[in-house]
Amino acid sequence: MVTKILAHGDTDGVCSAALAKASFPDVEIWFTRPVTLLRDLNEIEVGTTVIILDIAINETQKNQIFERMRELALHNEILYIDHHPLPPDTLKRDVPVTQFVHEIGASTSELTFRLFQSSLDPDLDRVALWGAIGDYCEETPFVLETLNKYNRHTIYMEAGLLSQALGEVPGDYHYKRDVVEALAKNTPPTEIPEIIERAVKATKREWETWEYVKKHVMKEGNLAMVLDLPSGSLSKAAFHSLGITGADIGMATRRSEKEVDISIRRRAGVRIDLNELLRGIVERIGGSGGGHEGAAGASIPVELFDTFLETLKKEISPVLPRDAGLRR
Ligand SMILES: [Mn+2]
Repeated sequence: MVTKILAHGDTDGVCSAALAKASFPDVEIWFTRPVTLLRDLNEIEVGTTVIILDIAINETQKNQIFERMRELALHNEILYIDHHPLPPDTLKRDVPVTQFVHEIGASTSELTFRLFQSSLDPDLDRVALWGAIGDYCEETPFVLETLNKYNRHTIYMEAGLLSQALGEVPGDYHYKRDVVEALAKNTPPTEIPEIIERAVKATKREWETWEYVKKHVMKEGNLAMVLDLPSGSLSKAAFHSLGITGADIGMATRRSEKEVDISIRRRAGVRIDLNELLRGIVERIGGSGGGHEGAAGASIPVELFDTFLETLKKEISPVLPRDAGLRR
């Protein structure tokens, strides 16, 4: 039976999928997200080998996800590689898979490369670097050491093109699968069809978002926000909003019929755990949310958004301490 990879569709997910694909050429690749992980695990036939890459465990579905993982792990190997914080009161050993590689601070791409290193072309460490840069996980000994092997400008140019291109149409999984295949063969992004065109298009659009944020951002105390961003990336708008205003926390939202999607970023060096903050708020008021310490997101029912905003403002109103050692 084929091995299935369930990977996140961002740069880190795509690069880790490429590294896993290079070790297991016959894998089938599915892209997923924390909110769809359970559904996708349920669709996998019992007996399949599964590799889960760069997908956080959604707290509200934790028990069902674990139950399904346990069931699948009874019949075949379930390998899970990730770097997102675990849900509260969850220990590494609670995750019922056959192998769980988990480290916060390093990218999933780095963890995947390190795990399969002995069977991989050593020059695939470039792919690990691109994934790490895509997720801003560049401060690890592995990344710092591996950067010495190459020209930094070239590595960053390739990483930038790849990240921008993959962000252009986030749901274009056909294209992402082609990119995984190419990266698994150690083809650099500049040689992959459409990467440059897509990256340029995404970058132009990002500057438009930046102009929009400059015009519409509001700052209240420590919080900069752009509400109802009409188009473009929410996470980038959140980040630009703090860059433009000087606030410690930046937020961007987009409203659909039933829900408001929210993305939150913090200024590098500000000591606040956004993953914990959002998980705590949605636990009390409803919705779902989480992510990383420095970058998180939430989805809130429309009628609860005002409560969400009030709660958020209250929680970040005290002056936030800084830690000069934190680079993101
Ligand atoms: Mn990641």
